[in-house]
Amino acid sequence: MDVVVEVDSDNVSYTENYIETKYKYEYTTAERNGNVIKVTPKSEELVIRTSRRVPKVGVMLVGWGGNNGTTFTAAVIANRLGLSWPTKKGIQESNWYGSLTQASSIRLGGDVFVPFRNLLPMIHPDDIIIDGWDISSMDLIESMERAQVLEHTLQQQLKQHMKGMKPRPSIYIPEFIAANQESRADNIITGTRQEQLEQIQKDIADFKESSGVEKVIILWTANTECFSNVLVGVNDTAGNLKAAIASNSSEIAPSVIFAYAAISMGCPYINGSPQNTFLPGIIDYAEKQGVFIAGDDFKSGQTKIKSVLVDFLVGAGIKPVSIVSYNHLGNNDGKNLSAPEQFRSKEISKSNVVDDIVQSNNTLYKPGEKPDHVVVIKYVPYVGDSKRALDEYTSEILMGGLNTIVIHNTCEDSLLATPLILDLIILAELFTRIEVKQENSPDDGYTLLHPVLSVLSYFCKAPVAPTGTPVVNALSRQRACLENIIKACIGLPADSNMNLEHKVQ
Ligand code: NAI
Ligand code: DG6
Repeated sequence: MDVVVEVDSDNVSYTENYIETKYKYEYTTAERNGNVIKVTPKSEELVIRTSRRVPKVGVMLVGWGGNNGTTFTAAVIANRLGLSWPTKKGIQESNWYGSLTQASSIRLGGDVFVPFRNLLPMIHPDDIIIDGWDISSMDLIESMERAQVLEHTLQQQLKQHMKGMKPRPSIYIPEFIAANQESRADNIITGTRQEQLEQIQKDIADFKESSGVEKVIILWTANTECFSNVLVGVNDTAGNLKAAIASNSSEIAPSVIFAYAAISMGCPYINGSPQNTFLPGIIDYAEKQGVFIAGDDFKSGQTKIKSVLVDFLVGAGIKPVSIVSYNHLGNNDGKNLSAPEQFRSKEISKSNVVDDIVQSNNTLYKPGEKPDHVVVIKYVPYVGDSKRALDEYTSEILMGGLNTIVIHNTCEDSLLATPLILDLIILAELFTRIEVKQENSPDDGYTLLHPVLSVLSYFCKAPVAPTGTPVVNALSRQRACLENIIKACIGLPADSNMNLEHKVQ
């Protein structure tokens, strides 16, 4: 049976509708003036409340028939039914390994740890209803087979539970994904961009009504698009974007239409791919509508390790000077990324991940100095979804010495991405229910979090943050942010790891 966390504090109240906590938020500002840095500890008395009512949630995946889309759907069903299947190593049970909310834990106090999911009321994975779009007309059974990710014996069991699951037609604009995807595109919404937008809005309304879900979250796990140009008068403001869609501007990508549709329907939108869907016009629109967006690009494997390893090296006073990341894979994602413009989107999101870590240490790096950083992706059909990633990190150590670390990682890409999709859905929904106010302001002073949900950076290779706010890539800092905000919602202090109670006589 799942544990229940009860916080015993005068600052925390559990009402019928809310968990409400008075929270002293302590932080520090620092300002540099020549050689002097003025540091000021600050604190704010806040009230944070979390709605206890977990709604019935539906997710619409863009790219539902792809490897991630089918694997996610299969994992939800298999876990819901508690399926197990024979393998050459014995019986394998369904699980959510790789999911922060379902399979990792948080330290409460002393040596007591609880699963992440137990701290606040969150959606249960079993309750998620799934729908979506794909430019390929294959149903979910056929597309799961095409993906070649899951064991055959599991697929056989799943088939009867996937009957009737078929992606809705989607928006295919050939200029934005690789030409090699054309043969897949047989399930298309025709018409102008405005007509396509209206169809997506109708689909969302139809899903909501037919499934009876109260909230819909839309998540892009379709092919990587090329970057869009940021153009004044076209996609720089919400108004210009609306007009550009209405005038069928060729600059508007399918993902931008989906994001626009989601925001217009009040649905949080998550971007699991690297392209810059969150153009200034989309961010402006999300802010105006107060609808949450999060992205970009799932940080699932090689980049996750990078954001741990480089943080460790720089944090240890060691200077990475060359990082070379090579990978090859043979799934449809790899095929799409074999085209230069789509590769470029991925190259950018995979490369920027060390920037803030490098900039944080001006003993090791002069202003503007960066390690050499090369990212290579090759398409090798035979290996399918089983991606091979090879990384070489060369660092300068004491007195001009060199330290070279080489990592070779092999695993199914979609099995790493699927639990991230689950976490993004669960946590994005949770953060729509959290409100904050200053302690002395009236009850109508509560505000939601900023629509750009940078609190979900942990899951993203290229986290999008509200304009003018810091982007954090180091995985440990990203996890601490998520963990400590969730702890704050139940009145618990951030885990300082000081353990002074065991260190002072
Ligand atoms: P996939 O190629 O198997 O699936 C993508 C699906 O999107 C395909 O079924 C395709 O037909 C469909 N599609 C393309 N354009 C579409 C559109 N406009 N509307 C609707 N459907 C469309 O790729 P996979 O492996 O599922 O990856 C999906 C995305 O997630 C890719 O962009 C990939 O780069 C990204 N990603 C994947 C990670 C992983 O570990 N698997 C990690 C980080 C990002
Ligand atoms: C090859 O790099 C294909 C990509 O889609 C990646 O596999 C995916 O983005 C995951 O990347 P990473 O660096 O998080 O393992």
